[in-house]
Amino acid sequence: MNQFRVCLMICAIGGASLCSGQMAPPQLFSGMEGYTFLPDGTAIPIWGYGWVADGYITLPGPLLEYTQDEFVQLNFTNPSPESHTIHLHGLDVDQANDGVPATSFFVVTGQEATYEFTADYPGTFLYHCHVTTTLHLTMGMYGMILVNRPDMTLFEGGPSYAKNAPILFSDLAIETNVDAVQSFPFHDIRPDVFMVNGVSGNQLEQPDHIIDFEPGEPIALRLGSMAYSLMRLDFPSELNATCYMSDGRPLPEPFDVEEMDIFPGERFTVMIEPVEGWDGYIGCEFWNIPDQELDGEQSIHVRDKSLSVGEWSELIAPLGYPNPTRSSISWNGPASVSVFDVSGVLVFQGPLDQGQLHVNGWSTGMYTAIFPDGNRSRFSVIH
Ligand SMILES: [Cu+2]
Repeated sequence: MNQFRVCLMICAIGGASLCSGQMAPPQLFSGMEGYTFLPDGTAIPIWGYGWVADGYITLPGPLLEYTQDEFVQLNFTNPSPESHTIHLHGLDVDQANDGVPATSFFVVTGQEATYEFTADYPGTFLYHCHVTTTLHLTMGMYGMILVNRPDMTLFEGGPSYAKNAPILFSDLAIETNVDAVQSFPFHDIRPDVFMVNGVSGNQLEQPDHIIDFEPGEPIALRLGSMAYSLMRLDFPSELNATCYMSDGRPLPEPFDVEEMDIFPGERFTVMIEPVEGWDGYIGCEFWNIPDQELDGEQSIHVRDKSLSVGEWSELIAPLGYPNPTRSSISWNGPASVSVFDVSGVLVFQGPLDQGQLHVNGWSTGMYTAIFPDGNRSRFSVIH
């Protein structure tokens, strides 16, 4: 989708010649001035990755999807004040491209780099920054990578699936994110926010976080953990869950799964084919590893698609008006907003003035508004 957007922009600017099937590769950037929102609306500072074309970072970073045997050129730029890298966790890349700074390279402030590799093996992988790793991880610098096969089988000779459901577990310690001054030994980190795809609690009931299934169409759950916690998952028997892959390789024998442990950095591919009409949850427990204590729980909603009709209309991000604007822009509904410019820098955060955001004196350009419910809306300021 992002590739498509980049192509559209090039079409608009440069005419038809660049768009004859060849799309400009999208570029990731790293930022250190982002926010994620807790279910109660509290904004927590994050560092992370985002698409340059979007102009903001996300938690987790963008899902990177490739096709088996594709030669990947992952373009990366770092406008942020510190060095970062992209470590391609579990992918069989050469040492120069694996993002461990001591053995490959740092991407320092203002620098661009391209990581190159061939996506030899289909499966579920992760990426994260490898600079002062525990701190940069805790701050949010991670994402998931999928290597798919064009025939929608998990691996050669493996089972077919109808769609992927990427599920990335992570956690963070609010104290660290609010005051990101030091790195901790791995075992000293006591997270207090426990997340599935960057959200928690009732945020997981937003339609884009619910896994809707069509009866008879298997879904490939792409499970990966960037959490400090040990994940313990509970799959109700109605899901008919079978584990086929571990750490980006097929298992010698698939096995039916009702309970599964996932340690930090591990990945599993589990196929589900839920019974018709089912509506329930995959339970996710976050266990502190040194103390062996249950620190948090989340629930992933899985539901027969026929039960979800009509919900999507509520999800559409609010459109601001007028857009473009010279002096102010209004939204119906939200009480507060965070606004980022095209380089991902936070330019405003706070309550709206009777639904209005005043932009007198702002630079001409494109901005992204992020609301407490996570919805995003773009607008332009002109003078
Ligand atoms: Cu970093």
